[in-house]
Amino acid sequence: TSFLRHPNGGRCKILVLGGDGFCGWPTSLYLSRLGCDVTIVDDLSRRRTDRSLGTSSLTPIRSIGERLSAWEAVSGERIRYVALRVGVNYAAFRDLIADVRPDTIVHFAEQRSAPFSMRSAREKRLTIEGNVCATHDVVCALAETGLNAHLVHLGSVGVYGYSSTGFPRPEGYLKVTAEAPCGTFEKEILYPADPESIYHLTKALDQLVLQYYAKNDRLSITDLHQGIVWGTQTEETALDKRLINRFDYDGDYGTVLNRFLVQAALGYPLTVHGTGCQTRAFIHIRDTVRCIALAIGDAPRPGERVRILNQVTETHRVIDLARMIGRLSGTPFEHVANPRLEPESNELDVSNASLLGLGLVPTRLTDALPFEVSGIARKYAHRCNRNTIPSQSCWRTGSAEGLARGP
Ligand code: USQ
Repeated sequence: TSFLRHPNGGRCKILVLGGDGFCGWPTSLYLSRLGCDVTIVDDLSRRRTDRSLGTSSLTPIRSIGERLSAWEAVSGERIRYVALRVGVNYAAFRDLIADVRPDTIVHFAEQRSAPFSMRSAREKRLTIEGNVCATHDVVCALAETGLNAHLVHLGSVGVYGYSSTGFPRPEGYLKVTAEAPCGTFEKEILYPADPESIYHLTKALDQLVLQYYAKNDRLSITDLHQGIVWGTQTEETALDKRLINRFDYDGDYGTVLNRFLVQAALGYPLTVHGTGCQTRAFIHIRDTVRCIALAIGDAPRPGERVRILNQVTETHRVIDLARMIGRLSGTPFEHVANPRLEPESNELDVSNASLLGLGLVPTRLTDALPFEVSGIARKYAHRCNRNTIPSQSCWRTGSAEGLARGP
């Protein structure tokens, strides 16, 4: 953990934007445990969205105040909390970073659900405005204050799109050669974005914002292209029941593997969209927090281009996940009409050489799955509201048309 020490020997100061969320909370605890001086910045909007959708975390997450005092009691470490909506109150955010002078800012403060972003024009606009403004405010404030802090941004593997290409998705950049009358032109460009939801579109837009500020203002930026996160607890969130992490299973915020775990616990047939031959990239929440620490410790120099790391550990087809969980739990799966517009079958290979090179030892799905199937989802299954399980968001305007396209 020496890489997380400040050059002058003091504690490394880290702001975690969105530190009350599914990835942000366990990351904040992990960094605090490693000896960093952590401040969470969050407006708790994720909790309000749950209420507006009539759902809640499967696990009984505690208020931010209770979470923080429990962490202090358990670890002896203090995490500060600032209530602030990043992307709305620019002056307050700029003054906060000028005051705290963080060494690193970890930016999770974006609307993170693809299905939510597709519900209607309202959610599309909320997602675009919220996410793009939040990312821009962060880099704009870093440029204005002249702080030499490393920005670690949570992006998505979904920016590459899901059509089969026959070769692994590289880590952000693609070397292209163009023929022109005056000769051959070679350049490394951002891998062409091909987002399949408004949410993924915002991550694609973020990439250009980050690229511009790294070049123009010499900001030090790492963009983590993360896959679908599964699992719930990390070593730190499991230390005390008041530290428990959130677990989303509803049709908007629940991601596929965690949804299947809850469905298996309830004996609710696993909801495979369409053929189930969609291949996606995955990472366990325990690996997410480790990857963030590894990325923090390997900051690009000011003036260097944005460092893009693929934060994924393995890829799987949805149908294979359903079969695996079905075998472990005895719950059958069902092919349901796919509410999304996505290739019904694709191959996906993603290079993750950088994080492995930095020392990541991946949690294997086959090792961790049996534990997850019999673990937290089963323990809290009685808290589930079954009405929120079906996925309601349709990718094509006019839900009837979208839902009519079954497998
Ligand atoms: N799927 C099912 N059944 C379900 C839910 C999903 O078959 O009950 C399928 C979907 O159709 C899709 C795949 O599973 O083919 C993955 O869906 P998902 O909801 O787990 O993931 P997705 O919405 O694409 O995106 C999610 C989060 C986003 C995160 C992203 C990582 O919404 O926060 O960034 O995972 S990634 O897409 O790899 O970049």
